[in-house]
Amino acid sequence: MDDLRDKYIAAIAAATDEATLEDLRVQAVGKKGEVSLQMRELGKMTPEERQVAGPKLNALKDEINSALGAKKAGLEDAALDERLRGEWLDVTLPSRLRGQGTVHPISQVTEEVTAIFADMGFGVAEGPRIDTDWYNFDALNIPSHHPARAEMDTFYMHRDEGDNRPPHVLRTHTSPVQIRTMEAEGAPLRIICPGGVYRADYDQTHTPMFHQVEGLAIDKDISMANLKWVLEEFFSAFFEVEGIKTRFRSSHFPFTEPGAEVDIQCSWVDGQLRIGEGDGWMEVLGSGMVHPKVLQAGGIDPDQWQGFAFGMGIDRIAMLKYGIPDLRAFFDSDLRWLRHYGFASLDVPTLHGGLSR
Ligand code: 2NL
Repeated sequence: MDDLRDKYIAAIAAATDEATLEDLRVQAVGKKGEVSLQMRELGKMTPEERQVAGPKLNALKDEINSALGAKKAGLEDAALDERLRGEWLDVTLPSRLRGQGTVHPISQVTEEVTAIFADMGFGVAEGPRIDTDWYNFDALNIPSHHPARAEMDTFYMHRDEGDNRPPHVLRTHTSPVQIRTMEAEGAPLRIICPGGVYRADYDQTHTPMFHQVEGLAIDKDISMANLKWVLEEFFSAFFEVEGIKTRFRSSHFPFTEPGAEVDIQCSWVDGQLRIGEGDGWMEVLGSGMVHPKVLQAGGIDPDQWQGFAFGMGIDRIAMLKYGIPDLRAFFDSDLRWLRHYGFASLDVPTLHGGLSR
């Protein structure tokens, strides 16, 4: 028994890889291993002999197993150390003068929008891109039979036959995030929800994935006047034109009452679009007072609270601000396009980011 012990403890100590360890384990304590074979001999012994040999064999088996375990852990640690040495990276090195990559205009504009609304006290809320049809539709006062469901060209997730869980969809707007935030935080609330959304639509002016930012402000006495002020502040900061005018046109959304489409002031000069001047108008946004049923769906008492909400396309306002002519190019991953329209990684967005620099 001592010979067995010396042999295997020495072999385990000398092993340099996990395959060798596994071979040793099989040879020693595997089903047909040397220690296991010795254990079978116990049956042929007298009870007195067995009382001595049995515990000793068990102790030997335990000793070999724990030596194997300790050695295995040691080898794994050594392998990890080796990997960490190989993958070592000096993150304090200065960056290359002209970086290979650029910040995508959608990321840049999302940051700009976030900075402007943050300055007005809005936080950022995020949520899942795959959500239940309750959060995407029902909670927003869009019941099953409502034409808006069909109009939104929704991508439904696959369900096996007989799978009766509620249907999941790729969110068609970021509104479900606002419902989730109402549920989680309650009123009062001031948030924007930027992010990717999905609709089964593809042509010159539509891509199946695009980006939206929605805003929501809930308090005791929020009105359309607050909405108008917030939006004019936003557009003035975003397009870097002081005192931009907006025009509200009555419109209908299932989740607002009343609802309005919002235009910003613009003009065309020598075939060039000028935002914030002249007497033309361009539609940029949908908005309204949050429908009482939507507040209720978010767990907020519509008899105590009210609020405004709005939604606009990030891709669209990015095109307007930076003169990007083709929507579909946003998603082509064309390096030449990215170098031309992308932003330097250290070009941190500010309240007046982008145009004037
Ligand atoms: C558009 C229209 C809109 C909203 C989005 C909203 C969200 C909640 C409650 C009420 Cl939780 N409304 N969002 C409201 C009006 C319009 O988007 O044309 N977007 C590009």
